[in-house]
Amino acid sequence: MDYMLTEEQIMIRDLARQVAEEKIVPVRAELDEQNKFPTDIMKAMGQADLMGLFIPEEYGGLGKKVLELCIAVEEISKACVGVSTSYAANALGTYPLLLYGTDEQKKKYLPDIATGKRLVAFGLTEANAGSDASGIQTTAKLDGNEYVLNGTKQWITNGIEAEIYTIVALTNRSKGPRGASAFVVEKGTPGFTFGKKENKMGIRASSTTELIFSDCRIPKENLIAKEGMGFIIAMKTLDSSRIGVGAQGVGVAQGAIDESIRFAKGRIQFGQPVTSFQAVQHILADMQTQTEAARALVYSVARAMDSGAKDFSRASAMAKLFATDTAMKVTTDAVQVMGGSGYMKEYPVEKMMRDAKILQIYEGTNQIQRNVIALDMIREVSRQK
Ligand code: COS
Repeated sequence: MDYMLTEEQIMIRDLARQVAEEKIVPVRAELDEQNKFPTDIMKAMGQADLMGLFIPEEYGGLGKKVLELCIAVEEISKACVGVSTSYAANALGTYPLLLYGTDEQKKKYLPDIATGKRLVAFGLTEANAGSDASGIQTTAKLDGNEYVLNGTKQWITNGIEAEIYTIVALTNRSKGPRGASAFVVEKGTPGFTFGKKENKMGIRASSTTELIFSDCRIPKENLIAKEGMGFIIAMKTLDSSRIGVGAQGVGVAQGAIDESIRFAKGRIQFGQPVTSFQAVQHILADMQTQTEAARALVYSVARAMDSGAKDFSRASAMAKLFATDTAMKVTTDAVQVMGGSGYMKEYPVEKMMRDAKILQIYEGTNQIQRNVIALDMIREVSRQK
């Protein structure tokens, strides 16, 4: 389908595709097997200006928008969702600064993020606060000109690899979600250490670690926006970044389709390629139709966001929900089309199926997306009355 991309968007797509094909595809199985973070690939993406795609030009980025970021994420995800998770989580961690940071904070941090010199991680989740994001326990107490952080963040993408962290912590425990605030914390701050590195089912090229804060003192200036804004900043950050998870879904689904067709054309059974059987053709047709529907939704929501849509919480959740459920189905079908070979590590689709699973879970499970969508629908009807 022709999405009427501009010449510039096509250039970005081709650039991301080139990086993916040249740098990621040859090593993705090894990164997966060895649970290894792709430091060199992240550097190469920085050199190709992909890290600063969504960062305004005045802060050293390319000044592109959500659709361009989605296009890049899609291409990288086609090759490896582990790598695209590290890439997209960098944007997730940057959004609190981009959306709510002061000019000074932006000048201090964004240029290094734009060049890929410093990676970012977003710290919201804790052992007892995943779907229930407002249940965080990490505290930040003001003491003179510093905030003192105490607590542990869990399952943080880019964990130990990042150098800049946007962290949500409670400045007033008694106020619930309204008592949360957001902060920037830099690697190397005394009292800030790392816990265990997770051993995951998929996206094994991405690094997932605990962040431990023990009387970690940060300057007062590292508060993002105002005290009490932390939960809203986290929700707005997720509204902005969930569309990117949708783009990951579209990418891995397309990657699985391409791999399975390539294989099935050459697989001879009953004297003919298995692509000549209608049973296989119908699976392939459904896979592409569903992926195209997901792509159309992701692109149209991204375009609405880029055109200044104010409230895109529901739309972004819908794109994430639909595209990632599609990715799980399509990657599972790709394994089925390839049969026994699809199940073997010799081919990339078994990894794609393992990788796709996380997309239904992180940045809010797809059950949480349904909550976000339904509550917004109900609120809209109440407003109309
Ligand atoms: N934008 C702006 N404000 C929002 C918002 C959004 N998208 N979502 C919620 N809020 C506001 C609400 O309006 C409410 O404000 P008031 O207290 O002024 O009324 C406040 O935030 C609390 O909202 P709510 O009561 O709906 O919060 P809940 O604790 O019930 O949580 C969900 C709502 C489930 C949507 C939220 O916790 C969530 O998204 N959880 C998933 C988190 C997640 O993605 N975790 C994955 C790890 S992060 S990578």
